[in-house]
Amino acid sequence: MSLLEQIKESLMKGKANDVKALVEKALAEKMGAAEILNNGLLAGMAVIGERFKKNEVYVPEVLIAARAMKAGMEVLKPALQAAKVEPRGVVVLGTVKGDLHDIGKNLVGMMLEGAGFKVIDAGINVESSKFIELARQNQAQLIGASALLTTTMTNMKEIVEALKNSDLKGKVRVMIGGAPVTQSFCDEIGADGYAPDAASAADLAKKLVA
Ligand code: B1M
Repeated sequence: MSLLEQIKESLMKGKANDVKALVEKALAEKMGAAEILNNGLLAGMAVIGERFKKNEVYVPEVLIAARAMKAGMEVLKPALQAAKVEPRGVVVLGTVKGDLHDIGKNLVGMMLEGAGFKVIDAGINVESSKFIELARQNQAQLIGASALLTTTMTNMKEIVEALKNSDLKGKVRVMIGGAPVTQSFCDEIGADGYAPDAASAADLAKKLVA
């Protein structure tokens, strides 16, 4: 098995220490940082994402794969910066005002990072104005809003409206998700996209920034 395949397989199994050691080995062998990222780490995370969508793996497996991804990224980061590998895009991600649920939001963040995005985590109970402010500060292309309560999902409309009335209108897109959120709600409030799960959120983000 090639070194890149070993990185991919170890990431999928969630073996953080192995991933770290294999990335170190690849760098020592003068393999390119972008190649290690795309064909090792991201390739493994993409498979985990697909399996998660099909219910072939569950939240714990995704979390341990994401932890392995993080371990590999820590080793790779200086080489990526030196090689000037740009992120696919910047996403400001948060749970809407009044809502404290963050397990799903964090999973979405991991999948987005796994797909090559830079994620600005706005946290929980985030005011609409804060999403906009962070998007401006970080020159983000996307705002991702999560809600788990029927009483807080309505705050997503506030984000869409606040964006429309700001100088970022047309420059930043909004994607939404969370257990009570649906495509028809997304259409109703005029958000740019809805994803039912974390892996689909990464796919959607790729489409929205393309
Ligand atoms: Co809360 N809670 N909770 N809770 N809680 C629910 C959501 C609830 C359905 C439970 C129930 O009654 N059956 C219910 C909501 C009812 C409703 O509105 N219809 C509920 C309630 C009522 C409450 C409180 C009001 C309870 C109370 O105090 N009386 C309170 C509210 C606090 C607040 O937010 N203001 C509350 C509190 C809590 C805890 C703090 C105890 C805890 C949260 C801990 C935390 O997040 N750190 C909690 C939990 C854990 C849950 C349940 C059990 C699990 C949620 C979860 O993490 N799921 C939940 C019941 C349930 O959903 N079965 C429940 C796992 C997670 C991976 O899934 O978040 O759906 P999920 O994310 C998925 C997708 O939705 C999607 O991708 C993720 C991965 O595939 N996704 C996105 C999520 N965000 C996305 C964003 C995207 C795209 C996709 O784009 C940006």
